[in-house]
Amino acid sequence: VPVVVDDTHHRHDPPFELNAGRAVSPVWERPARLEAIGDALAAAGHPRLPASAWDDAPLLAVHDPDLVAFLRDGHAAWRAAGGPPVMIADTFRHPRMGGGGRRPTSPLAEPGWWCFDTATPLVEGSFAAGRAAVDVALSAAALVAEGAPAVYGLTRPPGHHAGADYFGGFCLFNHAAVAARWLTAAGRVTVLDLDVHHGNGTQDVFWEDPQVQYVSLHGDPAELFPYLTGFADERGAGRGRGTTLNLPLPTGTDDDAYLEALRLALEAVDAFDPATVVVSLGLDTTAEDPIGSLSLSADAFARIGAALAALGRPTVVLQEGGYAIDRLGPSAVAVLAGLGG
Ligand code: SP5
Ligand code: ZN
Repeated sequence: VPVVVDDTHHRHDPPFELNAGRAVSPVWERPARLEAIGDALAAAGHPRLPASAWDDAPLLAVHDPDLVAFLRDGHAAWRAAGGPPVMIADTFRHPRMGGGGRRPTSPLAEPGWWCFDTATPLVEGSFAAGRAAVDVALSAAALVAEGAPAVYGLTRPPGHHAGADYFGGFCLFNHAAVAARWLTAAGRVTVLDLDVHHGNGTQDVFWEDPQVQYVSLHGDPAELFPYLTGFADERGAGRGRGTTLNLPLPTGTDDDAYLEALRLALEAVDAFDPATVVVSLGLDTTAEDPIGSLSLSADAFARIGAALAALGRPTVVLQEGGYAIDRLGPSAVAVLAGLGG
């Protein structure tokens, strides 16, 4: 299975984040994650391909141009206004302040308009890294559109928590959503989200879109980030009613229960009959993950890969979360062994 890589991700490397009032350093979402996965996939013999540069059109088919401009220019403006090297908001958008519609004019206030949490600091190189991840995703998608049965895009930072006009949850741009929308030129697309956290951003982007099905297995949001979305009664709306499927799983869910939920998810995918499947592959479902709530063993990942292969559809796999660094390489290798074999 070809693996699309790009080293620009190293430029997003914040020295700390804030989680529920605690400064966390090193941050969970760090460059060593991708190095571990890339090294393991190379050792397993998967060919590496560079990403190509894409213009902004596919990105702007998902994201608000003002969000893109903020992520590109906001850090420099914050620095020029006296902000420190690490940009974290202190005042957040709330629907009952300013009518929910008055954008702040101070560069020191802007991150609180666009970002929904304190765990997604931006540094000088963050935009370059986030934008490069979009190129990785689109390059992987293009290879599949050209006929490859499966391609893995090693994306970092992750993307599935970012919506059209907001970012957070370690994510800047929603590269899975950008790839999925781009792939709709060739027919219906399913985004199958296997990260332990609900992909609130991807769900939101395609909430009313009948062309893109969003199916997610994740830890129960009553107990796990992002807390506000991912409940089973969220099914889409308008012309997209019924094209969203959430399967929240109890804390501690093991391999057999997870694979049974995945079987149900894949039945729904088959019924939707997509031309292409985009897998948001979080590897934070393991028992060892420091910020997950599920308990998958090492054996689960080959079974997940085999289940994806059994779908028999062109598949773009994009990397999302996964924070137990020693577990990431073996998990990714096992998924691709199942998928390619
Ligand atoms: C892409 C992705 O996996 N994003 C996850 C973002 C989670 N952000 C909140 C982290 C909260 C960490 N809580 C620490 C609990 C330690 N036991
Ligand atoms: Zn996650």
